[in-house]
Amino acid sequence: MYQPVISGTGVFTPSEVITNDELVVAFNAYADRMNAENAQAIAAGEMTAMEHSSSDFIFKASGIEQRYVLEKEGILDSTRMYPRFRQRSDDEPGLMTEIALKACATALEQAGRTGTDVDLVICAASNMERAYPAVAIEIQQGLGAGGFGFDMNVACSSATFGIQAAADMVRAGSVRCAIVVNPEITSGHLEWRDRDCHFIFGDVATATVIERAEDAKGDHFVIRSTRCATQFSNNIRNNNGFLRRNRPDGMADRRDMQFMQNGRKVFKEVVPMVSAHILNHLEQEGVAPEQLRRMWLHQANKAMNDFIGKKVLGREPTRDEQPNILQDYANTSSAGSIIAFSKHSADMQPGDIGLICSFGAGYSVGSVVVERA
Ligand code: CO8
Repeated sequence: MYQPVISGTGVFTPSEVITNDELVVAFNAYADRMNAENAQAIAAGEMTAMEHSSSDFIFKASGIEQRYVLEKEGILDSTRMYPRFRQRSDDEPGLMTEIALKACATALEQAGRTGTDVDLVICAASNMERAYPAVAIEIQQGLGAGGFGFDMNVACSSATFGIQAAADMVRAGSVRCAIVVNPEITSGHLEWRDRDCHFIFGDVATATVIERAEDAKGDHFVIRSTRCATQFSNNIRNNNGFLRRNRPDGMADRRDMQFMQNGRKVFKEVVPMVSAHILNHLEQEGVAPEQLRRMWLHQANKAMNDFIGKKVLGREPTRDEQPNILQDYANTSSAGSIIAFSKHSADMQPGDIGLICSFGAGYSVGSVVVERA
């Protein structure tokens, strides 16, 4: 058995930013246009008029101030409301691979490794741009890595589930150096025309290098243990999939082809599930909550994180104990807790213990207890 460690992380941040104000202007222009187009039906009571969105609501309800996206113009075009991506030929790297490789380059550099050292690539994300061949295998080729690669999707929990899979394989000796990469192009499957959720997500890619402690070249975090749990719920759902064209209205612009959620229910049900999960994991690991130096939580909603932190620590966590990045990135699905870890872990001292935790659709929750070596 080998001790798995995290020896490098990387974040690729797209260059384009959409502020809440910009997003709301585009949404409201779309709503006005739809209301004008459907004026008769609305007047006849056959349709409900669309209401305006508000920056104030977005910030108060979520804590989000802006989001990075790969393509801004298409999203803010009120006659379109989703990004414009160039059609790539099958011989070119896909968009997920392109951004994944950028995050991998930073993570590998931090670990003092090159792509050829890697013998496992897990592409763990909340949606894949194609069914097969696996995006991970394309990333493996781009890295010049050996071994094997595979895709996995556990929505927002994909990164921690991927870390558990990689850490278990490193521990068992079946792989030596793994990279878990989370290219999240959420702008492609967010419904930007839905007032209830149009503000929630942003694009990013993160990568985490996991290898044997004895091989680690620089600063690293020992993976003390991991815990994953799932419990079926329809409250976050996307019905797009390969059976689509076989359905009677298969190719229609149906709402359920994009991200859908009952946000209120998610909030209420996931907060206790995650708090209990973290407390159980810490207890099984023999770590008292007050021994935790830092928690890097999934970045969906600031109030949600405040509740979870308070439940775990028994008091309000400080910003240093529980850093958020969602004000800048919004919810980046599986990448959120890894962005927080990557940007807020350099100051951890040897012996400091921290916890990475992600949660979301499924429902799913994954946690990783790490200790700075
Ligand atoms: N502007 C102004 N007012 C608004 C807006 C808006 N944009 N949206 C809603 N309102 C109004 C509503 O109409 C409602 O008005 P009224 O009280 O008159 O009926 C009022 O505001 C309150 O609405 P809500 O109850 O919906 O608002 P909440 O306070 O619950 O906040 C949130 C909404 C922010 C969505 C909150 O519920 C939340 O964050 N919940 C948790 C969500 C979450 O964590 N989801 C996880 C999803 S991520 C995941 O698992 C990965 C999925 C895969 C990735 C997909 C990528 C696209």
